[in-house]
Amino acid sequence: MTDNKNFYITTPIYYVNGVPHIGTSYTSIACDVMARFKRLDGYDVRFLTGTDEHGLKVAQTAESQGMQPKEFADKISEYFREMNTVLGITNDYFIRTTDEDHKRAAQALWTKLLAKGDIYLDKYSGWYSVRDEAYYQENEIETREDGSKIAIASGTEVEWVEEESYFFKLSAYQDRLLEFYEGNPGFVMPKGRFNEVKSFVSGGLKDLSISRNSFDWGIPVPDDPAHVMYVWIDALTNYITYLGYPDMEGEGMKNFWPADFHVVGKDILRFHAIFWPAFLMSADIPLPKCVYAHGWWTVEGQKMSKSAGNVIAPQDLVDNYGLDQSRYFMLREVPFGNDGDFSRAALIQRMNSDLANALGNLVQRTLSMIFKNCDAQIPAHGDFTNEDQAMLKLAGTEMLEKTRKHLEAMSFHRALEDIWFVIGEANAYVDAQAPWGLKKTDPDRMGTVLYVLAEVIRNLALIIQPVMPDAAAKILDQVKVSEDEREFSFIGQGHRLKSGVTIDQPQGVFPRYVEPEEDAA
Ligand code: ME8
Repeated sequence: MTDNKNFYITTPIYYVNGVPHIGTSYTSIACDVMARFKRLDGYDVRFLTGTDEHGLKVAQTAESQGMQPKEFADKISEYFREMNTVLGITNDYFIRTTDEDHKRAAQALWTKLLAKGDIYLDKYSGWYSVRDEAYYQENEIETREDGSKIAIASGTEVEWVEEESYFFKLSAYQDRLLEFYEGNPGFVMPKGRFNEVKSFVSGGLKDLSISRNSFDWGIPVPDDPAHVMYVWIDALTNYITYLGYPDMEGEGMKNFWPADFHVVGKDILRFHAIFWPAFLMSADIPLPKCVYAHGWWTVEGQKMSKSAGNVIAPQDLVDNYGLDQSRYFMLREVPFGNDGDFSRAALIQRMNSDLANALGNLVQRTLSMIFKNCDAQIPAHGDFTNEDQAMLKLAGTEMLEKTRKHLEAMSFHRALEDIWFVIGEANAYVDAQAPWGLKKTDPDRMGTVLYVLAEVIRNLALIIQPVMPDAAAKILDQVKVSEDEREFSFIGQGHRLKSGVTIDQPQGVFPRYVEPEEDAA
């Protein structure tokens, strides 16, 4: 459990040599759900995302398009801002590594490492992947039939680099890192990924080249502008730039550092779980609480790539399936941390069974019965039976506590499974109580059953807000829950719907997905 009421979460900053797609959307959606959840749970939240704009790859891509690097970065960075709007991302800030305050922060960090005696000048010779902006050791590369070399992990081409470079004494941090890992068993999640990190570090760390002097698209090294900083030392600093670093005593660093979660894809775990902690140790800055590495998405079983033409843009996702539906699918379908496959059939299946049939139907039939049979008013209730009480308890604080526990571990699919269990129980309760048959025989009992259901729906709508903000708002609007009563403190704990409140004519919230004509052909 987080011990104070502040919460800081970050996505990686996205490379401007790429464009938004479902992989980047995924990280942002997951962080957004966490940020929304924590805000509704009474936390003061800082949620950061942004763009990573320096490095050789960006310089090369800009040049190939006849643009200046900054002009190019301005253009692509904007696409990522648009992605946030399209996906309903509620980041508190959008950072760009070309921002002046970021340059100052990165240079301040560098100066700190230098003063510590952890930076020295030497010559780098070794393999470098421009695409990954990463150095690789001999045992991490292989030779293809045509003689070219690639990094085994990412499949990207590597080139031989020989140039003067500043180095960071990473090797000196091996023992301290291992000791830290030992003392902080939740530092990297999921556990399997942590084991990979530990065994990599146990295998020995080499000093890290942290500057380049053969191109200039980067943050100049303090006192040696012939060098620019290696893009990763620049990029990782973004997480503290936003909090006002190097001002360690300011509100930002004091209240929100160390970060609760750095959420990253598994491909960039090494940078976050080894390099970043070592830089922070060197600079005497506390380490983040958790680096969570999520898995990799394929599309219909294929790796996503421009050449395969299967890159799914966030806008297409939302246009074709809806925003809440897409957010729900990505978090429900795959345990966070595992690889996942984006399959249209699986998404449609979830839309129709979990959303339209289970939740949508529960809401629609309950509210329709109230609208038709109770003069469109939340009915009064009599004494609750054991079944009524069990239902209210299940959908009340019990559901909130379970969800909270799952989200502490970013276990979105478990949280949703448990919420959908409650939905299943509520639908079974409707069937067992058959309120439609009570209208003539026992209208008071009908009122009580419908009251219980309306109350369950209110709680369900409150708890799904972080994942499906639009649908949740539509349901809460329909049962007249005011905007200032939508925090989680209104789940259970004596808060109940008021009888006699007039509801709106029910509107379906989750339509069934029907194949568009032309696609069905
Ligand atoms: O790595 N499935 O940026 P990036 C799941 N600039 N996640 C995916 C994915 C896929 N198919 N494709 C990409 C960078 N991602 C650096 C970060 S942070 C200081 C610097 C994820 O734009 C990927 O794993 O290449 C990463 O977490 C994120 O998208 C950004 O990737």
